[in-house]
Parts: sequence; structure tokens; C-alpha cells
Amino acid sequence: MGIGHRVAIGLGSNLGNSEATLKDALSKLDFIPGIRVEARSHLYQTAPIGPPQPDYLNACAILLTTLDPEYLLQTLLNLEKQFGRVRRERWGARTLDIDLLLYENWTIDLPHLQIPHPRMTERAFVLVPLSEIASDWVNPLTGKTIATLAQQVDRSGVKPFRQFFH
Ligand code: PH2
Ligand code: MG
Ligand code: MG
Repeated sequence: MGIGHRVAIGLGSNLGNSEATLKDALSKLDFIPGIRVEARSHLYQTAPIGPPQPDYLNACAILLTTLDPEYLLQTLLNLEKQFGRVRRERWGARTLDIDLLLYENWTIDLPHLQIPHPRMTERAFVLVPLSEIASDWVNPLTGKTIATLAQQVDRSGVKPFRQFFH
């Protein structure tokens, strides 16, 4: 693979063996042609946002990819399906959710694809892991770095998972 575009993704799971799912998903991503996992955060146990449901495990990763945003999105959705994701209610429990957060400094506003992810700036379960691996990345909608956004968010629902045991 040649030099790719730099992309940030968020991963979440709160059904089944979430720890195994997130680790397995990241290694499967790295095997997909045109995608390389450049960095991965630790895992965090996070209080659910949305309807009542179990705690999540969340993590973020930086990818280098030659895939365009549209194709990358379809690839991530396919991977979710491979892990048995069934879409019932919005924000409901799931075996695996992979969200495209940032794609270089691009902004995209389509009905099915918004980059930067519109809710990332208020979600500690995204900003805390992302700040580990992309603290200087500027969110092009706010002009603020991930480090700054992470400092401003309430992180009380976000705990290191098992003292960061990998
Ligand atoms: N994802 C959601 C809704 N709520 N809550 C936590 N803690 N972590 C998530 O990944 C999450 C959520 C929709 O994608
Ligand atoms: Mg999500
Ligand atoms: Mg999603």
C-alpha cells in the first residue's frame, strides 16, 4: 500500500465479549487491503449514552488508507455485519459499532456520511481514547485540537478498562 489518507475511527461494543470483539475487529481491519492500523488507543469502560443498556467498551484507532470515505464507510459497515451487528433502535446495544470520526481535515455532509462525526466533540467515550493517539489533530468544524476538546468534556463516565491491560 502506498501513502494513504489519515483517518480516525471510534469503536464501541456492549453485547457479547466486547474485549475480544474490539481487538479482533482491529486486527481484521489491518488485514483489509488498503487499510493499515497505525495506532490504537487503550480500551475504556464507558457509561451508555442513550437508552438504558449495558456499559460499553470503547476505543479509537488511526488508520492509513487508500480507500475514499464512501468506500471506507461501506467497508466498516460490512465489518460490523461480520460481527453480528443487528440494527434495532437508534443508539441501542450492539456487538460492534465502528464510526468514521475524522478523514484528514475534510468535511463531508451527506445524509449517510458526515465527517467529522457530528457528535464526537461532545462524547467523552470518543475524545478520551482519541486524545491518546491524536491529541494534535484539529477538528475542522470547531478549529480545536482533540486534546483541547478532551479537556473540555465531562469524562466522569469513562474509566480505563482493567488498568489498561491489553
Ligand atoms: N454509542 C452510541 C450510543 N451510546 N454510549 C457509549 N458509552 N459508547 C458508545 O460507543 C455509544 C454510546 C451510538 O453509536
Ligand atoms: Mg456510534
Ligand atoms: Mg455507527
